[in-house]
Amino acid sequence: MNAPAPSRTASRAPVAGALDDAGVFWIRFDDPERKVNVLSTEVMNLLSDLADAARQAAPRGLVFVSAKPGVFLAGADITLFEKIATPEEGRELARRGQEIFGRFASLPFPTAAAVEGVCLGGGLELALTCDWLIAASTPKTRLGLPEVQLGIIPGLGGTQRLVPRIGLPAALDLILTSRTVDARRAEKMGLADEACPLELLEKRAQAYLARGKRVRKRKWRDLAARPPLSALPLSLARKGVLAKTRGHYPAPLAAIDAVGTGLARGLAAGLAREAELFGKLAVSEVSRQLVLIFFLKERFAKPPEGARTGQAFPKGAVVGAGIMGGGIAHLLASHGMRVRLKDIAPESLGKALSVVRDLDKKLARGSVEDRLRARQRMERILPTLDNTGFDTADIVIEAVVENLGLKRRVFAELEGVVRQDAILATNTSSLPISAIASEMKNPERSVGIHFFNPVHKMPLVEVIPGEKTSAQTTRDAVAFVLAVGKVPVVVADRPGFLVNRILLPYVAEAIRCFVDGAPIRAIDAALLGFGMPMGPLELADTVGIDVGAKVSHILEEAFGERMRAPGLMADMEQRKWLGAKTGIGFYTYGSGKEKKKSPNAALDALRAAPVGAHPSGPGTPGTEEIVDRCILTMVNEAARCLAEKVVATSDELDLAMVFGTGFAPFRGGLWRYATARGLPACRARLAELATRYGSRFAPADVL
Ligand code: T1G
Repeated sequence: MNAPAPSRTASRAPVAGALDDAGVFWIRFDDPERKVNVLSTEVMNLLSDLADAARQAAPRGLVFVSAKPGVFLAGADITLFEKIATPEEGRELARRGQEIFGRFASLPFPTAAAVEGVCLGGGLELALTCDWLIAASTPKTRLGLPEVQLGIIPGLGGTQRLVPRIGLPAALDLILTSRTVDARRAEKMGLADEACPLELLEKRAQAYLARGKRVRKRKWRDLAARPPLSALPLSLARKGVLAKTRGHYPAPLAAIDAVGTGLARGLAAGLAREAELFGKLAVSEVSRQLVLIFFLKERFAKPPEGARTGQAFPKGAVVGAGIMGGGIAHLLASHGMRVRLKDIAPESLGKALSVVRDLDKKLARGSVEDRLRARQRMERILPTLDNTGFDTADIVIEAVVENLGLKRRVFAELEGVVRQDAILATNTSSLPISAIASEMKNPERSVGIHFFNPVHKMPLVEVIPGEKTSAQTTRDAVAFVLAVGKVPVVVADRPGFLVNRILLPYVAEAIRCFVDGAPIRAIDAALLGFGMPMGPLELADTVGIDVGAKVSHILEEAFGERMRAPGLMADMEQRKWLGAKTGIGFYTYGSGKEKKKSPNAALDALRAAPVGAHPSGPGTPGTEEIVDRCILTMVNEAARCLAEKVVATSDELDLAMVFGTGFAPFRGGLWRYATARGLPACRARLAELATRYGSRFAPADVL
């Protein structure tokens, strides 16, 4: 995969420029040694020379293009960031890049970017120095500024040149969400001047040169970007960011600062501020962790050697048209697969198809293309009450209710119907794969593929080989998960697999904090403050108290007392206080669109300790205690999972926790958090908690 490029091509420069007969100066990116074009040190040096060469050539115009299909420019070389030692070094790096880009921006002749493929970060910033931006409407074309996702801000003028192009609100939206847009949307929002078919890209770019330099037309929306009016959208954005990030992520606030500086004091001051803030952020701990997560994800985003490749999974089948089955069928169809969706009850099929349709409505933004894509997707899902079409499927995913006998029967029946080389996958969250496959003639082709609910939102998928699963099936299952755009982590066939085994005792501990007198809101706020995406009690409500209790029970049978569900859960089940689905759990949920929730005050009567009126009184855990009880419970279980080889490496454990539970990404994952805190320190604190609360906190041997 990483074979060295042949020396003939290796000597080719990653970017080169030349004047053609028609008087157009073409600057073409094509790095022979990398999969994607990036702004490496070498490329920046070459661009610096090319800016001068272009000016000297005095052409009719200049066009940036890429010869690499699917990639225009993926931005700055992220591997360089860890070499930045001080904020000043970071600032100077950005200043130098800004200066080079500035020379392109000030060329006296018209310039255009002809964009096909990813055009991200510094790539888009370069395109923004051009008078014209033409984008090819291929599936790979995505434009955006994903820097804040890496804990930094655009450092090559992105916070300055985007606003005049698309207006302040749209610019803030792109920068603060890291959202990327396709060619059509880029055209609609004014980021691209035109979206065109790939075959016409270079011609259209050339045609735009004939229009001369860009003359900015004043638009009504520009008013919003002018001080003092700009103060309002900027302060709203700041408020929105603070509410969302709870102060854990400095980059979005810095981006707003840089944008605001430019609006108030002009381009030069804005660029200076941008570079200064970029430098500070580039050396921050948050950015280091987020960059680590990026590379971790990339590292495991490769199909294993020997796995089926290419379009290896054109056809799939899903058995069981529940919420999971419907969600999985939707996912497969979204990735171009034809899907048979089977259920024995026609009503279920009807329901599942309407789930798919609702998802389409939720995800689509209403454009003609979105609607067309949704229709194509629907056409790819074929409902069936029998096994019609199963004989051609490349993979069959069983998603019937969690009942061992039923799942066994489904597997045994499927075996007689499907192709010899089809993968038979089960989407179970709690049953052993080996047991489900126990009655198969060829269990080597069985495998667990555990999607999380809701399927369209949760990036992680656990791939679970059973006792008899062949290595080839596991590799193919990983390749399949990647092909449908998810993050696969291979875990052992042990109760709860990896993520639920770690998450369940965490939620249970949060419930115990409530039983011990802490208020519902205080518990959720404590863990939100730590950096979890959702409070554990709200999570319990979302998952369902009954579901949580059931999984706890399975885990308790396997691992003993430390997994026992707090008695409160049984009381709640009895009262049908099951969470969001029954409108009441730890919170009560308002009806209507707003779904406002407030703590369920009636729960106070059920807990052992007095109503949580003494937040600092004896026995009532405060914030630090709540966080330690919940988070160290996870650390302890994670340590056992590593020791038992439930997951091969701590990197994969971190990947699973970040993408399966949203565990604070700025902390780099659960295990990175534990090692940063120090394993001996974790152990000592657990021992202390054990003397106070009991043996469930007894530190795992490996700690
Ligand atoms: N720098 C270094 N390496 C990069 C890279 C980058 N910007 N982008 C990709 N790679 C590597 C990647 O690790 C992988 O390596 C290979 O290239 C791509 O493999 C100053 C500060 C572009 C959508 O955040 O989102 O500009 O693992 O073909 O799945 O303002 O990679 O193979 O050895 O499997 O098709 C902003 C990050 C930078 C873009 C391609 N840019 N990249 O996905 O990839 S900050 C980004 C991506 C910046 C300036 C600022 C994706 C991709 P390896 P692949 P893919």
